[in-house]
Amino acid sequence: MLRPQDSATRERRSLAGLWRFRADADGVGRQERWFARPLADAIDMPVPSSYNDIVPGRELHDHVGDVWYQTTTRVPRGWAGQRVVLRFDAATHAATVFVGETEVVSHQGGYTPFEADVTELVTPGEEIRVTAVVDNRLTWETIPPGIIEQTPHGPRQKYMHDFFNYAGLHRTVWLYSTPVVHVEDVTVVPGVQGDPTAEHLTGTVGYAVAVAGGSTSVVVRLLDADGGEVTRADGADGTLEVPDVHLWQPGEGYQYDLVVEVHHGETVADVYVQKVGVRTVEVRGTEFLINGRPFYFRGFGMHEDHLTRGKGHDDAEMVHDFALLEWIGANSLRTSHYPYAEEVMDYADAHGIVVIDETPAVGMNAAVAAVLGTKIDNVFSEEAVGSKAQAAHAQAIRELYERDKNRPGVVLWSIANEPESHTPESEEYFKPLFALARELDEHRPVGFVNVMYSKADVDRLAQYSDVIMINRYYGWYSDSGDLEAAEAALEAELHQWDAHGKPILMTEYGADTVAGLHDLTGAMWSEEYQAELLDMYHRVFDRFDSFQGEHVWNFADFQTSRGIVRVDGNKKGAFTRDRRPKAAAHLLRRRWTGRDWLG
Ligand code: BDP
Repeated sequence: MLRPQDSATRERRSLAGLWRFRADADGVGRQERWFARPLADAIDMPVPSSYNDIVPGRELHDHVGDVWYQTTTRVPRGWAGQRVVLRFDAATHAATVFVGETEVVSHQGGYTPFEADVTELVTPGEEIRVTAVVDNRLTWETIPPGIIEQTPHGPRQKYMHDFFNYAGLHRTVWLYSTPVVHVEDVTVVPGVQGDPTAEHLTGTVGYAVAVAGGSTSVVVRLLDADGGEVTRADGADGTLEVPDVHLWQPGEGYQYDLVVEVHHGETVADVYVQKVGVRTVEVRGTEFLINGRPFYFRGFGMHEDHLTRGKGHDDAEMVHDFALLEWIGANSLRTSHYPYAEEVMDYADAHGIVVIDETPAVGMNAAVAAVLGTKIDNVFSEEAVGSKAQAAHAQAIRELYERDKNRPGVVLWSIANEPESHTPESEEYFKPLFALARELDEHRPVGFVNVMYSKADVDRLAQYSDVIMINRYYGWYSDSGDLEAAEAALEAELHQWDAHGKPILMTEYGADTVAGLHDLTGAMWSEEYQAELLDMYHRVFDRFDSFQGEHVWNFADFQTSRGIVRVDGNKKGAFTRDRRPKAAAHLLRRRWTGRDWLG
């Protein structure tokens, strides 16, 4: 799905701001048609933001079920004769949207965009009322999965991942115009002729344009970053050659503009500009190659998580987080454990940050669930993660691909985090999903993130992955506090994975650490222990040629659900939740940049 943009033929209006908001504790709003009138008893709610932490008290924080958002906006007069579209960048986890009294779209899945053509329902120059009912419930039919327990005190949401189930309108809502004859979709596939490490390379950009609304011809022009025309072509698909191509590189997000023009008779009906970064990605033996050169991942598993706004996108927080990544010397991140805001992905593309792009499939694991206090007998079964979840999972993979397929920064798809992967049932569940990911995208490697309960000797899914991604907590959840035992166990396990002959990435490793807690015996939870643990892991990583990346868990402390294993959230951040460095951040900066904090 194309992102809304302003072009010579298109305009967009952000509906970010304060919306009217009401939690529907009794679940009566749909039946009582709350969308049919101004929302009664409403409070102001910022969009984008999670709603959970905006007001004090448990009621909204722990709300289970529907909440209602409503706003009014005036459709620009100048949009007469245009197609008008209402787009939600995300609604977590499901939404139904109304314009006036008419239902226009429903969507399930909390982190990918959806939209509705509302042309017939609006009159340019006049106001419309937009209402969205957003449901935060996670069940065995959703991704991620969850369980709703009915208790005498009301419904309780349980889930098998640790990060808090923030919900609401986390990203911008747009009203935008396109001409009736319009570009509906653009797909670009970059490549190079010959050896990508050679000088003065010729790049290639395969492209395909889908047009809707009438018969047309398509012209594409490729512009360099200074706006100079590099090449042009006629036709809705083809391959452009880019002489002396300027590659997109880790650390340098060079991008071209593919200007797509739809000609209708003598006039240019629509113009859409698609960014293109030319780079290659390849897994060869135990190497992960970007532009033919070995790439070693340095960085973090992240979360969209900030004080007050929860998972709500904010440009200031985003740019600050990327500045911290640069300061610490990270070259990559994983969108653990769901697709991040498109603004984040744009920033990564524009700045040469390499991304492992993950679906929201997390918490499909009985052992992890047990640690978090939820008992499941058979996770991959019709009683739990069965065919309905699998269909939702397939849809999540499709929507992630459709959203991010053109992004140069995305070099690897992660189709799940820490599923149980040692049972025949898990293999049966995942086999078609790997096939789907490969069918959608022939040009990027695919993998999943392996959990410590399904090690190399029993795992059944690594065979479907191009790379081995593992999360390990030796020295924390196992061999707690014993770094010598942890080191031996880690090394022994890496030898087992080594036998697969694929690149190995440690996608999570770390220790909960209370900022400011210091201990000269190196006790767990202290800044000393976190730094020492990371240092030990690095020592082990450096012993393996097949080892191609280290992503510390986590970039920053983050909010979790309540439980006896967390004090005010997960504290494995290199930075605190308000982004102050722990000793580990300095250690990482030294390892990744060779510099101290003033250096
Ligand atoms: C792993 C999960 C991650 C958790 C982490 C932890 O992938 O989401 O936050 O453990 O417990 O199991 O810190």
